[in-house]
Amino acid sequence: DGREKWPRGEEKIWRDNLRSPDTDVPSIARSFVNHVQTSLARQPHNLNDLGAYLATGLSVRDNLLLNWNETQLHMNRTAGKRAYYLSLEFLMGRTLDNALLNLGLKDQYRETIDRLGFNLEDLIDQERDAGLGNGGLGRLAACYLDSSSTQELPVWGYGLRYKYGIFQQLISPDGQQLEAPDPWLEHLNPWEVARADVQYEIRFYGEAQKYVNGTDRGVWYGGQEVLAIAYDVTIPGYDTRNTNNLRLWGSMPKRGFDLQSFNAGDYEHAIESSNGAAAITSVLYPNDQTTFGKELRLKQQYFWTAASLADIMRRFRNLGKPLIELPDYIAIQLNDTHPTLAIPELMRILVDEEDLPWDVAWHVVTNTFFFTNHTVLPEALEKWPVPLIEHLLPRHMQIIYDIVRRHFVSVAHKFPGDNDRLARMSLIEENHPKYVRMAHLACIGDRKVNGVAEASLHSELVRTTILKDFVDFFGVSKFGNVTNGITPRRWLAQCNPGLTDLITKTTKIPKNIWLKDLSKLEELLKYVEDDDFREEWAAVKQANKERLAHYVRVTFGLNVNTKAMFDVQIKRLHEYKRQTLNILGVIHRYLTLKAMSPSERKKVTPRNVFFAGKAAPGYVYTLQTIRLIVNVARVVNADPDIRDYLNVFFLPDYSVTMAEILIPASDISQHISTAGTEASGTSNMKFCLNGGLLLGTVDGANIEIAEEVGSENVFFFGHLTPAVEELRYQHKHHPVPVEEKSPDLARVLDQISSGLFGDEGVYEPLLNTIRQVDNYLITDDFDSYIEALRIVDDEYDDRTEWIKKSIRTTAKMGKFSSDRAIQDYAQEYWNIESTKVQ
Ligand code: T68
Repeated sequence: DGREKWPRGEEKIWRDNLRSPDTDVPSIARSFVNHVQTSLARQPHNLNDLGAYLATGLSVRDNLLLNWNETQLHMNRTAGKRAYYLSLEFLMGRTLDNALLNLGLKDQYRETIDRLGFNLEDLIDQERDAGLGNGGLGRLAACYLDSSSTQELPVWGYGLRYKYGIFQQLISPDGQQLEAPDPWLEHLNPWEVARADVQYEIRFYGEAQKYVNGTDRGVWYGGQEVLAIAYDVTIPGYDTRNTNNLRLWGSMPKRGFDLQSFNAGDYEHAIESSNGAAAITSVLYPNDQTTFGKELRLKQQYFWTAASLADIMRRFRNLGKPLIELPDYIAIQLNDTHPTLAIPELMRILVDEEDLPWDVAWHVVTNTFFFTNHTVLPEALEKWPVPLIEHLLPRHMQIIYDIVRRHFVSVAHKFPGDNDRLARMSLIEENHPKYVRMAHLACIGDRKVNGVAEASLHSELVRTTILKDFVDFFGVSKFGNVTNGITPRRWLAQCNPGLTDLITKTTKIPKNIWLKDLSKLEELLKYVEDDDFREEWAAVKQANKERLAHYVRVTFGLNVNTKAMFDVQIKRLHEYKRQTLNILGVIHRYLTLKAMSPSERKKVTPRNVFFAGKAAPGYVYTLQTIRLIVNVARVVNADPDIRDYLNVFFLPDYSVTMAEILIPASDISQHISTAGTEASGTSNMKFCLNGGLLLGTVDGANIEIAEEVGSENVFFFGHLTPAVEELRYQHKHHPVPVEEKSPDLARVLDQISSGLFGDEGVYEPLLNTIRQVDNYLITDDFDSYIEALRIVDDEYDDRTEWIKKSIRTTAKMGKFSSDRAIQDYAQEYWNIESTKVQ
């Protein structure tokens, strides 16, 4: 629209002035200086690193926007099917370095910045992470955006523009986690474009009527309206002009908000209640894998899904196609149950606003949405109290009840008289109050459901546990698997330039080829027996260890022995992820070393154990685990007998940027969740891609990684999923004391209780849950964990073999590129096609 009118005025003057991307040093310099003088209103003589970073960012953004414009024009012209990825979290990390890599302009920018008197790496370090996510789920969404653009697929992301991202973690000297806000937008954010012209009014509360004039139509009126404003973030593909969009919604009070109060002369009250509108997108909830039922969280979910659907529907209406054809033009992926309200919301739009008959609308809805499940933990399954939904979204509660009723009828029809099944499959949990089970709603309201790793979805999750009844009902073909992936641009090329250059040099495959077809890494297998290559491979690892050591020294003032083995566990703190098992293993190693003679100790390979990760505020056991780690580190690192052989680090405030430094430096990383609890895991893939070996349980994507790289290159331990339920039953009904199960573990626990790591009382709740409840089977897996660590030690001592394993691991990681994953979604789920922007 508006295109026919172009150009307004004189065509020549327009054409002469349309810009194309700045790709050489003189034009990059011109753009940089221009942004310093105008966008930032600063002078060359008062420009610091932060200012120079912002000017660089704005200049890069200009390039990105030009590509973005071309992409949107191209997609509008081709008018093919598009996919939308709805995620409450996009854990983007930093943008500058990645944008330069994807644009292929890093060298040109480095030279320009150098000549202007700055250092590119210093400017890159000025950027704050965009921490709009908790962990794997949010980072997965970010990797998928990178791959969508790189694969030239028409995919847009939709999320929220939180004013505060994931909290900043501070650790007190005695190991307590303190949470501080993350004001990441404090300075100008050069990566976003505020689109004041794209806004929607989102309603909350009010009244609803159903069955208007005896139809399925309803109406919803009154209540409060809040404005959703679009902020667009460009997502450049690698080695292509295709640049997709991530649209993040910010909330604002509507103009004339609460006019009644204004009229009544109650100006202050009116302004106060308008603050409530801004609060909707103020903060990312820091709880992962648990439900908490806060009204504001539900508000966020509706605000975001309603704004996104309004935007998607506006674009669809512009196509002028009948509504029944909507699934031919639009696929919407629901990232976990967080956007499930999109299902009743689209029903509301189609039935109430577009006047479609219920069954036609339901047909459209159930062919438009796709749903990804990321968890098998029962406590993580979202449910919302019926009274809360009724109050906040009265019309949606009516629609949900209409869905419930029809669902009930069709289940009863298929399984007559099976009342237990009906209850299990109900969308409503009969409780006080009643709850809506979001996973059930998501499961019936869409076309396909998928899990994120072969093992977690097929064997456990779908066929046997949380969605079993739905498989019986819909048939197994509705339930699929898309194994997660990671983008090799950020997680190899950007974070490990040394290895990237070595791979390119050795295989002689151009970087832009293998970075887009990661299976090409297999070429490395030809060089495993090449002594010189192996030495170069090891030298890159060593340089990455030195880089990490430098970072730890500069950031935390701690010394790291770069000759030691680097053993890393970095992820959200959670009981099921078992950081506790790791630190108990460390204490066991400490006690073992203490018992050795000095000459025996000299034979031991020194080890650095790194931990990093945030605990959900108030999650007592994991907060205590952090405390234990910090205090073990304090004791071990200060012990003159031991500190040459064992060091422990808890690095505060884990982030994407910190991961980019830790991962390339690791010799071994730990992914040691209780079998059957980790849906996939994605950092396991990142470590392996960077030549770090894996110590893990038979869980999530560890299994598929071992299938690819060969089980001889992975260190597995612990009980398998089928045994877990039985063991938990034993713990509950026939508990065996720790002393009997694992004397080694009992000794470790006793040492903690005796105060070896500070005030004994502090850890009692944590120790008691291990001794008495042990839901995550620490006592059952401890001995085999210690044995696995011993094998790791042994094999590490054979340096040549270790390097071979490292090379073989990297070589076989092709499957875990997010390019493969996003193509799986595009082809098997969304039915969309790549289309290249010329
Ligand atoms: C993770 N889930 C899975 N959830 O734990 C991990 N949850 O196995 C998987 O690899 C990853 O998803 C990607 O599929 C999460 O990260 C959350 O962060 C989360 C946040 C809010 C509410 C619930």
